[in-house]
Amino acid sequence: MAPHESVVDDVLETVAAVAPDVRGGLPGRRLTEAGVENPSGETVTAADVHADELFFEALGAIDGVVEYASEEREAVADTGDGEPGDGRVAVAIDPLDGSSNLASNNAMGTIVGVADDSLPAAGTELVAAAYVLYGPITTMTVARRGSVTTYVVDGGEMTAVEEDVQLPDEPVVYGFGGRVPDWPDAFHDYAREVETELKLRYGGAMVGDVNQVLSYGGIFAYPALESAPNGKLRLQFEGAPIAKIIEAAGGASSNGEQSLLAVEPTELHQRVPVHVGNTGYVDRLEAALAD
Ligand code: AFP
Repeated sequence: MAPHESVVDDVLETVAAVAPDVRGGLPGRRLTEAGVENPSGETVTAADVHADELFFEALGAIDGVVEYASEEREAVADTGDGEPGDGRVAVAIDPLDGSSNLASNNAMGTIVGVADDSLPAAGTELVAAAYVLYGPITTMTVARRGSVTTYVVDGGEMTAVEEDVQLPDEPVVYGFGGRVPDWPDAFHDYAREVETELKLRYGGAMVGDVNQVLSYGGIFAYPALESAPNGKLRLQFEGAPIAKIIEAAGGASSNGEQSLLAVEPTELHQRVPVHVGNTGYVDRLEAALAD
């Protein structure tokens, strides 16, 4: 057993234990902005701040978690002695992904990457990745040791409900972010083809939209935009962990040119175009963008 496995167990169990408190804190924080911006310049809701505080306190207290980074914090926090590696890990988290969906009472999630290297770390350094989906039920989907398991989280406890999760072979759904006039021409042409083949599913929270792709097959993208060549999503907190999960489920990921796992981070909060889903659709996307 690799030396980090028991601390990864602790991290995943702690995320599951905290998830009901994150969810329970949502009703009282509806429509409440925290009055600050996150390091990416976006408005932070009180629910984002609350989720970040809960995860920081719980994950930072785990022996062996020596770095904690969050989409809501400027810098990596040292939470233990030593560097990641030799059984110590770093945790990167998007505490409440899709928090603007709180106003319309739609899906939200938490995304977690566990690395045995200092942050920012490339996706290849992740030893586990997970997302919690706060839907009609709370589920947690975990990629670890090359395979994906989905759990129901009830009362803070994880119960496996599907092991060795694989993307279905016959893709059904797609969801693309960004405004259509802001899409580069090559992506626009690709999207026009995809929409004749698949059904649109887009809810505005990456975790919810990616979970549709994992459940039904297809492709999710938040592409490069004319106004934002690196798109909207963050490599460390969104792109890399989701890519690890989708690739472990037999799919593919891309920044438009290569796997998101291969993208070397230069900054903690850097953005990246994200395309994840069935390999055939991701390959076609790369070919379309290369033309
Ligand atoms: P918020 O956390 O600000 O709601 O953003 C969610 C998100 O980062 C990601 O979860 C979605 O895929 C994407 O942004 C949705 O962005 P659009 O609102 O531009 O569709």
